[in-house]
Amino acid sequence: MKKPTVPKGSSKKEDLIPDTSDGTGKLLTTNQGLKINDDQNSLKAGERGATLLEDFILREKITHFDHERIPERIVHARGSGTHGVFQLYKPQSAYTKAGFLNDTNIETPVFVRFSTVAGSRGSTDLARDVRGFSVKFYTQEGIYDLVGNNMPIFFIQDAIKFPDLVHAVKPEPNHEMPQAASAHDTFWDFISLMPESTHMVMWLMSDRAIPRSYRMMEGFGVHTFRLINEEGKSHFVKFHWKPLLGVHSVAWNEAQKISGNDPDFHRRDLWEAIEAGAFPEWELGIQVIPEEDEHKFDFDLLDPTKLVPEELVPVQRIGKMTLNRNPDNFFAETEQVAFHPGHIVPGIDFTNDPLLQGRLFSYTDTQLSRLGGPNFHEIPINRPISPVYNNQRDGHMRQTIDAGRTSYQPNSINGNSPLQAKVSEGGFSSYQERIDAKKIRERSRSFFDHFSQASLFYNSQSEIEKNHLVDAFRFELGKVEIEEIRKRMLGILTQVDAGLAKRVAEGLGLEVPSGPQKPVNHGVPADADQQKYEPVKGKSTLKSSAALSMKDTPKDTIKSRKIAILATDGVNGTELNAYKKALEAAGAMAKIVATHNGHIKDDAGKMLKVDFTFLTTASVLFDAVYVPGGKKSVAALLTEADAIHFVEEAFRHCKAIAANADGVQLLEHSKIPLKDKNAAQNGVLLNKTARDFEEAIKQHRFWEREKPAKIPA
Ligand code: HDD
Repeated sequence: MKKPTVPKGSSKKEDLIPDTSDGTGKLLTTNQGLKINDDQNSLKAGERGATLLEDFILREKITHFDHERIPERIVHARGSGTHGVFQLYKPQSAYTKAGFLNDTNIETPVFVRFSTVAGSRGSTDLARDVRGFSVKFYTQEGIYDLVGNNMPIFFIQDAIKFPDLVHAVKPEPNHEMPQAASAHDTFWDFISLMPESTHMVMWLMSDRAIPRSYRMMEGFGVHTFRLINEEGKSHFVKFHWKPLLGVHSVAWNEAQKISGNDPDFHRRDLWEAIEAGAFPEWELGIQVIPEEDEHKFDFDLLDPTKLVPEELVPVQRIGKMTLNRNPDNFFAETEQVAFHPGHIVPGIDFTNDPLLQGRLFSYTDTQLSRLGGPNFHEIPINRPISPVYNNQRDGHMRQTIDAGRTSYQPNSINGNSPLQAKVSEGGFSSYQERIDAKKIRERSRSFFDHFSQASLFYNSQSEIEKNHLVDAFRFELGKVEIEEIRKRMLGILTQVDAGLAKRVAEGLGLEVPSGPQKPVNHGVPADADQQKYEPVKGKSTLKSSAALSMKDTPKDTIKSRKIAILATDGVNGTELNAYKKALEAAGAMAKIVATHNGHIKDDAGKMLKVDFTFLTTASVLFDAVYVPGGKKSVAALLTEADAIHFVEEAFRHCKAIAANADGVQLLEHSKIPLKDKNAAQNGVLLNKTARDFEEAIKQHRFWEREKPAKIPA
């Protein structure tokens, strides 16, 4: 079948234009279009009141204000969205008939929303948490939503446990603490009783949970889905998003400080990068598994707590997504956008993954209370760019004026319109999976190996990543007050790796439980045979999987990286400008941080614009620090405790640091161990070129600095 082709440039943006309003230079009106003469004073009986009920302008304004909040998302409340496009590299007709995966001339508009899971709308971006990665494709065949996360698996195997999981991780119900944090008793109580979550908590305790940027995260569709081709043949598929900037994270100590300095860190990062034209890009990857291979693996493809190692099934990169336009209005677009894993197009279909099956119910249901009724698909950001005709009518806030006498089918009055579409006309037809089964509440035995892939994940981590995992468990379990819960978690960790359990136990001041540990599954039906629900540890065919580590992620650009230049009056302007120019030419954002705002005067009397002061920014908001020469400037910085703290903290967080000429003195006055012969290799560059500095910044972090000792900062 010939797929419809959308010319480049036909975008969601154009679709949104009629709904976009801009009052610049216009006269103020009421919602009824009446021009307002006085928006400063209410209508009163005399100049000292009282205010009159008659004041319809006051009433309208206050009433609207009183109702301008909607319920936040029950999960993923905190998020940031942006527009973009998806471009296919090569037709995927062998696997799918989906139009947007077949025509390379199509530039499919997308809207993407990134989020944390547990926190409220106003919570910090840098919580240790899973990140949501939702993509709405406005295809010619309707909306396709890929509603994934930045981790390839999930906590639970069955949607019926989702409310329990979320209740456990959300702030505790008696005092509503802690906000946006899993480090508390109820979360770990639940996790320690549900061994199926072991693999996911390994990811959650890894640095993946504290990304440097939304732009530097992988995305995953998590579940196994199906691709259906023109012949009706099905292949299993796992979806991936691979960021072209690589996968990078911050240090936990840094994450906590960012939360204070700029709780909007990720939102700002995304916004500023797009405004600056540094458009974030991801490649869409697919792992395709023929139906015949369904039972070839040592795990069940329907089990959402398992991933398909890339060594077993390589990821094919089939297209690229570029995010290139910030929304005009946060509420109208980012807040009102409604994703749903059940929004699919012909060529894509579901599997029986019991977590996915439950999700298919939840997402429309939640929009009914969140967005207020059944017409949320008419909200401009949710509206498909393909036409919508059906007999669904009325309801709160209905926008469409459906013309004609009929709103039912079959009808003879209107020629039976709107007509059902044949498959050859693009009509959706569900994949005819053969099912021959009893109606039972059960879990397949093929779902009970809760530990092999958790071990695979741990074994695939670098030493540094393992250290971070140990620290994260020590932190999180250290915040747990009930000792029994900590001990139960140690029992679970023994199943992942004895060394890991031992190191976490040491940090908690506990003994690793002795004897063979067999964590008990407490998520068991009342009448079930406990033994049937016992977790097992199978043998993974792989010892490690390189794709699970962030160590070898691409480190080939400093595009959009933020670099602080510490300088004040008397700085060597020639040197500063040359360095700054070189870094900016490589795509970085270099900002002058000074002792005062406004401008600084360089050693030649030229004025340089200050971007931040030590009061308005902090080292944790930058990727690297540069201290140029200039006697007077450095002398002033030496008396500024915040300047010394700035470089020490950057060192503590393993960032590239460059200092030239007198600038070296600032490092000498700090606790940075310059006498260490390795210092230069460790990303501290003294009197080196901007090019050398660029190479160091590309490395993202010099984590090995953490090994000998952390400096106080
Ligand atoms: Fe969910 C939102 C991702 C399991 C029920 N989910 C939501 C969002 C993401 C995910 C990224 C935010 C969407 C946005 O930006 O607006 N959820 C996942 C993933 C899951 C998952 C990757 C497992 C693989 N979710 C899941 C289950 C259920 C839900 C099992 C319920 C049975 N999720 C919801 C929800 C939300 C939601 C309550 C809240 C707001 C919304 O849907 O629109 O319906």
